[in-house]
Amino acid sequence: MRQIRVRGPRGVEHGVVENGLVVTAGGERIEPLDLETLELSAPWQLLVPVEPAEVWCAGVTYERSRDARVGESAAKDVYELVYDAERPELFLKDAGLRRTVGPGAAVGIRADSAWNVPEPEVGLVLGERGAIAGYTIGNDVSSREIEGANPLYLPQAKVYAGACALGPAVLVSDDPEPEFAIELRISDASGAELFAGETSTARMRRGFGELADWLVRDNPVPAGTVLLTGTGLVPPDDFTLEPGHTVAIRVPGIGTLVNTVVVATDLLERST
Ligand code: DO4
Ligand code: MG
Repeated sequence: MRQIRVRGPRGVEHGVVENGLVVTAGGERIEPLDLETLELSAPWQLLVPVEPAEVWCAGVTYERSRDARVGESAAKDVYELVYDAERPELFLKDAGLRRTVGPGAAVGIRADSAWNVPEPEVGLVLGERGAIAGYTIGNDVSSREIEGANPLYLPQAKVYAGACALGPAVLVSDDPEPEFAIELRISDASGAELFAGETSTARMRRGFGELADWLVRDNPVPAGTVLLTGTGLVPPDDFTLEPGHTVAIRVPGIGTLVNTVVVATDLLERST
């Protein structure tokens, strides 16, 4: 079952995707413009499918992520060590939904960084004590320039206006250990493809449950928190996101999360 949230004439409503229709808690049956993105026509708007009090991320969970960071950073050892270590890298990406956008909205790249990338990741929606309640798609948008300069700059590389996108739906699955394909497509303002790639969560070095267990150790993580599980797709080093690009992340079974790119400063100005 896939769960969504929409804003419509009666305000914000929860709903589900059923037989190709978005069915709201109020009984409205809406045909999405696209079955993958679940984009809706006015007056309906698809929202972030959950309102997590916190968004956390795991890092360096795929070989590709480790290798990219070893390549970019003067502090190569930290990435090699954490990839192999028992304790995973975990960091807080957002709290209070201040930096997270939903499907169809603009993500941000930092104005003070010349090298910015999307990170397509499967997100775990956590219940009480880290129990996995569902799966969504996340974009852990990052500055590789800032992160590569010094690992201690990680919060600045990762946490800023529009640095996170979630959606379009939350998949509730009976499978205790589901595997997901992850596809990334980046295009320019004219729709021309700049990068495309795919991977699978089968290539993760760690399990979903393992990451959730580490996160809630001695840590009062509120139910509803989303934990992004790391990227296995990194565009080549000569690629950087620019304003006007579009990032589409498809995870079959969950949907496609599409976001355009703007400079983060513009998002700050819009919210003031
Ligand atoms: O250590 C840097 C961040 C790693 C990350 O975000 C990832 O692997 O997805
Ligand atoms: Mg990441």
